[in-house]
Amino acid sequence: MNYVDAKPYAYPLPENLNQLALVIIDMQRDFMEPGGFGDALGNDVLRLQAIVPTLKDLLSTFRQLQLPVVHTLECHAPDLSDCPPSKQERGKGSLKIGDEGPMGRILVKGEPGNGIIPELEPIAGEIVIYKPGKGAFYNTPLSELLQEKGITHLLLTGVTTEVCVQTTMREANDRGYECLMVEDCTESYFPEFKQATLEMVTAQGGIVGWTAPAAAIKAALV
Ligand code: TIU
Repeated sequence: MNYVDAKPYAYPLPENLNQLALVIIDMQRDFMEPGGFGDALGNDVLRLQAIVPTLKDLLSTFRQLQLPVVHTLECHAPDLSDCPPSKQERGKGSLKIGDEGPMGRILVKGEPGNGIIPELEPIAGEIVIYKPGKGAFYNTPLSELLQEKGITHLLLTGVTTEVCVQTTMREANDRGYECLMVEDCTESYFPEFKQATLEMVTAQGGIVGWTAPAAAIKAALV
């Protein structure tokens, strides 16, 4: 068996690497660029850019090895029928979900701001999940798609660490997936929350899973 050098202990890779998926959470303009949802909530969005080169490199390793890739997008239907009023009201941002912003309607599917950043744009054959919640399993076909492909191991990346990435990792952990959060491929608007998340998922003997840097994963894969 092959292992990734990880915290709190070595992460066992599946015998068949096709059971391992790279999950890229919400690397969309809404969170990464000025004028989107993240900005409207008062965050310094440009600090998320730091992970893009490392994540792009890990994605290209997965593509070279022809291993499964999942992209997610946080978004809502244009009529907001899948957005609970509690979510729309939350945060008291300058622009709310559904409002017209500089990149189109905030967090609405198909709007320019809702697109994945060009560096990480999905290619044919990769799974794309449109999710109305913070977690990627809630109200999406993700479970069924992973089961269909026999995927058992997930590498979690993307933004933001303590919101959509951690929620998805916890949902996946409860569903029996072996989860590892990639330390330098996830970022938060709050560095201390990223650090706390990495520590809390690996605490108690890896109560939610593992963490490791992208280099450790690449070393185990290639
Ligand atoms: N605001 C924030 O940190 N995150 C979100 O609203 N969604 C995701 O994390 N994708």
